[in-house]
Amino acid sequence: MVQPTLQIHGTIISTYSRIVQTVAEEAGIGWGITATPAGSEENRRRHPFCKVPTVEIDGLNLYESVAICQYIDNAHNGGALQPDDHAARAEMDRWISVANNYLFPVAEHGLLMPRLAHRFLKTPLRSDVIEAALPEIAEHLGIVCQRVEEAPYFAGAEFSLADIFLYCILRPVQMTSEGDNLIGQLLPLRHWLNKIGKRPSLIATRWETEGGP
Ligand SMILES: N[C@@H](CCC(=O)N[C@@H](CS)C(=O)NCC(=O)O)C(=O)O
Repeated sequence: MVQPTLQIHGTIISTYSRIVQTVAEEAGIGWGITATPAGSEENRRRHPFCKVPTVEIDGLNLYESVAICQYIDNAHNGGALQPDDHAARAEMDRWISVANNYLFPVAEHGLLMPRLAHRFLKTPLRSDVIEAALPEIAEHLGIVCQRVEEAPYFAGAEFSLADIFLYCILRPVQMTSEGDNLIGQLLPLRHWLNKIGKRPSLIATRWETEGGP
């Protein structure tokens, strides 16, 4: 069997695995994923900080999703997901940083992990953790919503890596009742999510739990 260009090692249902998969889809390269939990021996060998995903591509072993996505886009997609204009590139970098440093940690630990633990591990729902995180999540969503009111995409006029990071981080939030309620009050953001979610790359990387046609 022909090996795909990109081999991903990571959790199958994972925000950052999906980000990398989506960039591969945009670049039109084949990808495969080997289930590798964060913190497993295999993961430790590939990522000294024990995060997923890690990848093999073109004889390279890469970790950290920004480095992985930029490599795929530069080496296999002519950099089409990164604006040439310096100001637009700064916007893209800014929103990727915002997504990784502010949106993801609070949403992951304050909402998604408590919901997943309750659903799959059948542990009691930590409503206290969720309640404590919701004001900050709401504030973050409001800031992100302002950006989509200003411009069609996070970098400005063109779709970029920033939209992929933001979509893959915000969509799981929207899949919770609390997140859906918050995003339902932010119509421009809800419309932006609907629009971006129709891209073939994001349809191709949908989770089974996400539903849709
Ligand atoms: N900075 C990392 C973040 C990746 C990340 O946080 N991945 C999550 C899964 S979506 C993870 O490894 N979680 C396990 C953990 O934090 O122990 C990147 O950009 O690749």
